[in-house]
Amino acid sequence: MAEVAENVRAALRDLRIETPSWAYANSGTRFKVFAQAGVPRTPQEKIADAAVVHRLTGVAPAVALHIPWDAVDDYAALSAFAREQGVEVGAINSNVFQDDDYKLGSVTNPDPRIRRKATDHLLHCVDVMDATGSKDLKLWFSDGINYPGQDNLRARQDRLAEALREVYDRLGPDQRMLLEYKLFEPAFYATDVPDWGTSFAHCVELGPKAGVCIDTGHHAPGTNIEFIVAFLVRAGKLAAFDFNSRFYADDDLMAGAADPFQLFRIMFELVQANATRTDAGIAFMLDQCHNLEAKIPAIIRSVLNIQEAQAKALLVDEVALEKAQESGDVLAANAVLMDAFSTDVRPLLRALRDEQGLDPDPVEAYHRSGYQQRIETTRVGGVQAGWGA
Ligand code: PSV
Ligand code: MN
Repeated sequence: MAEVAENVRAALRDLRIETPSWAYANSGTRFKVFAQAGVPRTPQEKIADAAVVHRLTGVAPAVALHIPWDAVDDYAALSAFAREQGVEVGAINSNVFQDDDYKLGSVTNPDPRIRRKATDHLLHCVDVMDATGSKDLKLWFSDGINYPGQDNLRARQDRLAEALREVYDRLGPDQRMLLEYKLFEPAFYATDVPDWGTSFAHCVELGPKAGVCIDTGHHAPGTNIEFIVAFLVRAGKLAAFDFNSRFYADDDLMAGAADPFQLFRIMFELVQANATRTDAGIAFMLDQCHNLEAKIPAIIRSVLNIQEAQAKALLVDEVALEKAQESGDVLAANAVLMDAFSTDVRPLLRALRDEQGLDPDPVEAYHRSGYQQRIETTRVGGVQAGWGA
């Protein structure tokens, strides 16, 4: 693959993928969490694991935190610890979905006391951003209703807008708000931010520091996610991804595992718009849970899957594609994309890693490193972090 253009190589070297602290912790379904040996007990141990992923892949220099799962007394010290490990604190994820008070909603709750409490938590997350140097506040609301008539849908949008405005106005000049949407769950009849259109409308109303976060697992089956990507990129409102993969709903499996072609199609929309570049300002984050498999190699695998999808998208012959599109040659245009998708880009990525002084096979390098055995023997006692800890 020596003939691969330098701009393709540069784009591959430029990709940054942020890994989520909670993916290193125990997780499961509502039926059972299967604990694993060596799982972190503290935010510091989660960050140490994230740093291993970065050292081996070279493209995962930030770790997203979830508050209060990663609550500490001294956030500046936590951020300094991350830097010592070789990574930075990425997005601060708020959590207004695990308190009994939020049964009927957080910022959209009919009770003003509860709305105040939820908004105060979001403001606290901005304080955490100030202390850690994080630039992104990621908001996901579990708010919604289970039955028609349970609450006033329009009033809930008003309450949401009011809370978002207060938090937006608190952001510093370099800080952003990422508004995530999700079709359903835990609310089953109507969710207050169910789709990209709702998120987009609120972000437009808020201003330039607000943008949409696409969690790839948060759509109805069959949704054309790359269309959403294209639309939002064009509108300058795509701010972030929570990558994961799904067969059914919000499965949170390894990115690119279920449908690598979908991941390729998403990356192709981004590559066409030069939007995978760091300076495009789109945060590429993972939001995953590894319930059965070992966590660190699964996260490494996910990072590699995204890199592979990006590499294939970069190999699309744009000149041939444009020619086919302009002449209305449907089959030829589709063939250009399929050729790129069918290319084995693993040798190219291995060579690039080699050039960067990395092991060409990060998963194998992890297994050889002895890190897994080390954490399994040393992380004994204490309380393992889990979903909600
Ligand atoms: C909600 O399903 C979500 O995707 C949000 O990003 C949350 O913060 C995250 O999952 C928690 O796992
Ligand atoms: Mn998410």
